[in-house]
Amino acid sequence: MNLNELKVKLDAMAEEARAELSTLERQDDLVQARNRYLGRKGLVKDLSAELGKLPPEERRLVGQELNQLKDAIEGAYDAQLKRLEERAREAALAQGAADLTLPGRGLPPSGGHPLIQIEEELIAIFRAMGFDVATGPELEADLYNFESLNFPADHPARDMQDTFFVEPLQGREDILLRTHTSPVQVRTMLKFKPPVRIIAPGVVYRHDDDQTHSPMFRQIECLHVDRGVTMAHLKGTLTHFVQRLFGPSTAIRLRPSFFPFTEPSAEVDVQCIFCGGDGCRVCSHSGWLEILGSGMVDPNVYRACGYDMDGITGYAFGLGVERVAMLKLGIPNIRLFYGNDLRFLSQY
Ligand code: FA5
Repeated sequence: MNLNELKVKLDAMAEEARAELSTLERQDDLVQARNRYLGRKGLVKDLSAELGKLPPEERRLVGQELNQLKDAIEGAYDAQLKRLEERAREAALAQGAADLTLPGRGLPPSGGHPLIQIEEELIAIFRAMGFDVATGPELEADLYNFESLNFPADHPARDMQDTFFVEPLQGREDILLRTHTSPVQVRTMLKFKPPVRIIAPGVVYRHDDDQTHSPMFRQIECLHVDRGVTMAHLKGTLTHFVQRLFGPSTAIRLRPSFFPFTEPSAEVDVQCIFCGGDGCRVCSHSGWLEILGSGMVDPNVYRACGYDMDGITGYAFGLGVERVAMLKLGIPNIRLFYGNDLRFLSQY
């Protein structure tokens, strides 16, 4: 073969290979065809043998063209392979999409957050005793959170409930994140005359942070005002409540305490549910665990709410939901409630 014949042959083979490869529908056929051109005993190899027979100066020229031929065949092979793979992917997708009988991806079963579950349990116990549920805002006025509850502006009792004040809101500088649910007592008494029997669940805020104190936590307030309500009613209500919650033999005790809005005031402890009152690490070997603050409503609160106090008495208490949940579920660190760790949450 002379130079011209060889060139014509190269061009014809490039054309033929491109046409053939682009029509093959199966990957196996494609690989075979490629090998027929570029394999060790392939058609391109045969042409290379012809190359050796040309004079040296022509050899270089045709050598270049031979390389271009190889590239062209390789390129046609790659393009067709890509096309076939794309088509196979689309077919698989179309098949999957059309298969409406495939079972759906189920959501894992879940319960409510343990705190909310406990809160709902507590609310149900009080509702069964005849209490209505009242609510109030978390952004509260100083007037309701402190002033009407008999905390004068400079009273040191305010220090126990250090909180977060917010930027002046609609021109008002007396707005804070409420430190307890007790302002709902005031809001309720401003609206309704006795008899009043309400509980008020909700979120409250304080400048606190350790294993048993969180800057944001939940309380349930309770208020019962009527003619002839005494501390015996307070103790009876609380005893019934803890026995429904922790079991019928659970005892409570009232310890003298101070709140500006109750007189007398008492902290309420339950008999340690871990050791039954014998003393253990959880109750600091005292046999008792504090869960709430309580007392008889102070006459100054009635005055602030415009109540005619003739013959009217009442009790109130505020319990910490986290504290109760930690006892009930045996949880040692309050932060576990807020970590959103599914290993913790999925146990409840
Ligand atoms: C009060 O908040 C009073 N308002 C309760 C009250 C209501 C007294 C009505 C009298 C009449 P105290 O600060 O003790 O009281 O909080 C009540 C309960 O909230 C505590 O017993 C505790 O269970 C819970 N608690 C207080 N601070 C935190 C905190 N930082 N994190 C989690 N729980 C808390």
